[in-house]
Amino acid sequence: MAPMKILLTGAGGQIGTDMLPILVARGDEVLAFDLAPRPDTCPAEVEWMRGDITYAEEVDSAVERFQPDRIFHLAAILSAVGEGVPHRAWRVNMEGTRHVLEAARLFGVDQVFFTSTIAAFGPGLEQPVGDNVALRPTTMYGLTKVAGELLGEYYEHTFGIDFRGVRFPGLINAGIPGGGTSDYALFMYVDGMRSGRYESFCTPESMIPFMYMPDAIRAVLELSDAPKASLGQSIYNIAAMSPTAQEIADAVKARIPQVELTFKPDPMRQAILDSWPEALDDTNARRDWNWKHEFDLAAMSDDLMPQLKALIEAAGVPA
Ligand code: AKB
Repeated sequence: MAPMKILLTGAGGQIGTDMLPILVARGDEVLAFDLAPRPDTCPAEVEWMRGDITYAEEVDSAVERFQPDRIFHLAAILSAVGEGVPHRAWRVNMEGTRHVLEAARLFGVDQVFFTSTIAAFGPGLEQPVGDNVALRPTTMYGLTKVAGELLGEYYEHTFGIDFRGVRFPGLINAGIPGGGTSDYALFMYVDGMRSGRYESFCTPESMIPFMYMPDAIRAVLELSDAPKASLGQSIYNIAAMSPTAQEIADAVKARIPQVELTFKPDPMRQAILDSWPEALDDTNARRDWNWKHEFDLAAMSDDLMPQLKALIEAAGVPA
């Protein structure tokens, strides 16, 4: 694929932080758009623009000036934080997505890539959960993502924008998560390593789909680059693993034997977890654009541990 101009919203978040160096390595020209200041981790080649996705004029000015080929729209308020600030979550997730789509229409962007989530689903679905089921989420985050999926499809059939995206599982990487309900998994690794202990806010039996960040970023790039003619739908489930919280704890303990991992369910976050799928059916992604995950729980844990160790040592934690 020839290098492209890519505008990344929410570039300072958990996904954006890991995606920027990968885009730079591909030779893409990148404009990073985020409310937060430029982080030290941002590659020198990337232009960083501070902007607020909830203001159409700020999104428009970024898109008009940079003229991206594609927008990867990552900016969002996640599920746990979103329940504390539902109106702000609406503005960021719903208005933000509309501003991105509208700027793409106004300034002729070829493709908008949307990052949806397992939170788009609600309770009571047959497992594993397929793409085309009733979407009845119980969180503000989930409902804004469902509406974002539908709005993108509207922009595609009405205005001809190439709209595509994935429903991400909970994501795990060598970083700090951003206010999601799936964060207990990452904190078992991070706090297990930097503090020697972590108390998960869920039951040991809790089970939702997870994915390691390198697989998640590869999914975005592969679907974004896939020929449109091969795609039978715009939004795809993608799956990798569905460990219980206890299985994640066991994987951490196998690598840090002295770690103390305990469980104290928080009613609000447990209810969210219980409303999400235990496992996703991603047959359509595997068929249409050859999606295939590489990392299961063991492979991810082996790859993640040394990176986290290096990160924690470099940052001089523990916190
Ligand atoms: C969250 O927990 O809110 C996110 C998600 C599953 O989309 N990580």
